[in-house]
Amino acid sequence: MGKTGKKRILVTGSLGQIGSELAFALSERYGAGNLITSDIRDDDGGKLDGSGRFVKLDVLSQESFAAVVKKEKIDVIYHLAALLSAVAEAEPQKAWLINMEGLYNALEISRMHGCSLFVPSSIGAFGPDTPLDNTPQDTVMRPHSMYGVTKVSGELLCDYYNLRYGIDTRGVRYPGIISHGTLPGGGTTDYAVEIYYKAVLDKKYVCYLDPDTSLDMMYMPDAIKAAIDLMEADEAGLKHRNAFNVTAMHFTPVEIAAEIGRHIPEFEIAFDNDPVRQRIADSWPNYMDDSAAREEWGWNPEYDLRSMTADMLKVLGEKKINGELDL
Ligand code: AKB
Repeated sequence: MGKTGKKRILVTGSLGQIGSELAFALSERYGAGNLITSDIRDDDGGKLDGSGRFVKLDVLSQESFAAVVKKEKIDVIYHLAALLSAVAEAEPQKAWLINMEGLYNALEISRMHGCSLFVPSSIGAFGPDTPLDNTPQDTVMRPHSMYGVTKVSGELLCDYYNLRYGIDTRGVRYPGIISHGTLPGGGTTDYAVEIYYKAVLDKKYVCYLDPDTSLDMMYMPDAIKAAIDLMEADEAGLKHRNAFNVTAMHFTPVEIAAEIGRHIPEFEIAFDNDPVRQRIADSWPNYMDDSAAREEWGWNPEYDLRSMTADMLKVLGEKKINGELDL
């Protein structure tokens, strides 16, 4: 949307892990009065209070989605409503519907109302034939999971709307996102969030991935920064659009456990493999090359495993003392 560009914003899937924090970052940056948050669920707990105006919205209803965009004179949509990898594998038909039909509606509405559109892709867009070390920006993408199929298809569709209709579509391939606000729901990388909660609550964690499974990861402040920086980047500098490899760190369950152990020496990790999530994780990169994002729009994450772990344990420790920590 360019630094001086349009700024009436709609976020879909605002009650999710990323949406609930992106909402506050966007309202701080552009003003709460310019932000509409939305989700298919009610914001019963008032989680988004103060971050903009909340509307209940099912992205599968193109009519109601378009009505919000029209009424609120939206210029930019952050379309986060989607199912994650493990739940998508459990319910592939539902995942196709929500991830693809929801995206199609977001694209059509962007075309009809001239909106810019941010759509998150994922490391899930890669598959077992992809080079898994230093995974290039442009490479083989033949995922075997339904989540991955929707992510690759989504990337292609977003590029198509840009090429065919000139819609300003942009996206990143998020790795696992770690945060202490809202828990992720049904992803393969969720272990890297749960492990911190369990370390603080019980000093032990049973991991569903094998000890040496390496995956790209990122702390939430960097995930938010990636979305906003990309949407503010000068269009002229973008050779790619949908979607950029972005990563901040990569580690295995053993390595994150060792880092937690530096703060909580009694912490113990055990393993109980979940074959569905292991198969998905094994088909995802060990670590990606994100140089295109660095070169084209200045991607530069702040947190690594050490600084993220210190922050996560500090915040979750405070929540525990205040009786606010639950998993
Ligand atoms: C998942 O594990 O499904 C997500 C992702 C990497 O896209 N966190």
